[in-house]
Amino acid sequence: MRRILVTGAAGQIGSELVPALRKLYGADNVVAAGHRTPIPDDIKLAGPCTTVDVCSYEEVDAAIRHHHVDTVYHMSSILSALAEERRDVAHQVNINGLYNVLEASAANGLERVMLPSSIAAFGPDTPRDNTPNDTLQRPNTLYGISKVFGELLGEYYCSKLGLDVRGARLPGIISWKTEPTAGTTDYAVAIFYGAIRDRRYTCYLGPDTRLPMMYMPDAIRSIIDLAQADFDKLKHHADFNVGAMSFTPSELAEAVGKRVPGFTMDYELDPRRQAIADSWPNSLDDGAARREWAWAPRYDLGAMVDDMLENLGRKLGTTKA
Ligand code: VAH
Repeated sequence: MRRILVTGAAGQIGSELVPALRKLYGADNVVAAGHRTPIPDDIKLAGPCTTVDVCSYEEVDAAIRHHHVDTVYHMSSILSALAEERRDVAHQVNINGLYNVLEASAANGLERVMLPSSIAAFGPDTPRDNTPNDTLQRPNTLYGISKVFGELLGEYYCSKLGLDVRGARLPGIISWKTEPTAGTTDYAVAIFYGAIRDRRYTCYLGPDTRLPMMYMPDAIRSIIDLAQADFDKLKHHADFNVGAMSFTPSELAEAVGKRVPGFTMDYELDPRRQAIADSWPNSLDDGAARREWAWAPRYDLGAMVDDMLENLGRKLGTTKA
């Protein structure tokens, strides 16, 4: 039976990955590890939790040993916009933390480590449309640089040290369970809070800023499907493009407006996050993931908007606007 440790279990993806893994492998076999952000009650009350500062090798090693872990899903990360403001913390978490997880996993002979990469691993010189899986990667953000580091270090531990490391470059993720955080793509979450609460939203990215995006259920399935794939069929390991949809703020606003009468959106650009978004792809070629482990998204823009409005409306205690 698999024994799993999920770092960053209180984060946007971690807080939905833990319940999904517990459903698959049994609640007692999935340990949710948080640090500064409190772990949500639904996770805390449903299975084992712990506190792990990934910046401490000793804490990572101790958690692996104490919980008899054979698999780590390493979800801890300082996201793009915050990483630009807090380079010190981003370096500690995204670089040293990732090294600690890989080194402790190798030292304890773990079976598998799952590392999420991101579209942020590409930069302004990368082909923007239908970005190839294997192409130029010169990100100009600390977050993106840390994701390239993770992809390369993951490949190193996989090919040189025999540790089974896998990861996918996730697009901007949209979900309703956690509040929008310090990312660049979080406008695509915050817009729904604005639509339901106020029938309006002020967007910090320009109307034509096209970005690859993915709904959380697809993101969770991509991580788990990759984790369960036959290793011998993988030609890539920690650097799979996974796509689902690409849209602009104006296209998203139009889709929300069709479902929320009277919804309006205006724009007050945040130059920092606009510059980050402008360095990222418009869309991804995810043919490698489709060929090597049968990746296939299920949510398009319309299905995501419908599901977001329904679930967030319920969470905010209001009927669908
Ligand atoms: C961010 N939501 O905006 C994250 C994600 C591709 C974007 O990595 O930083």
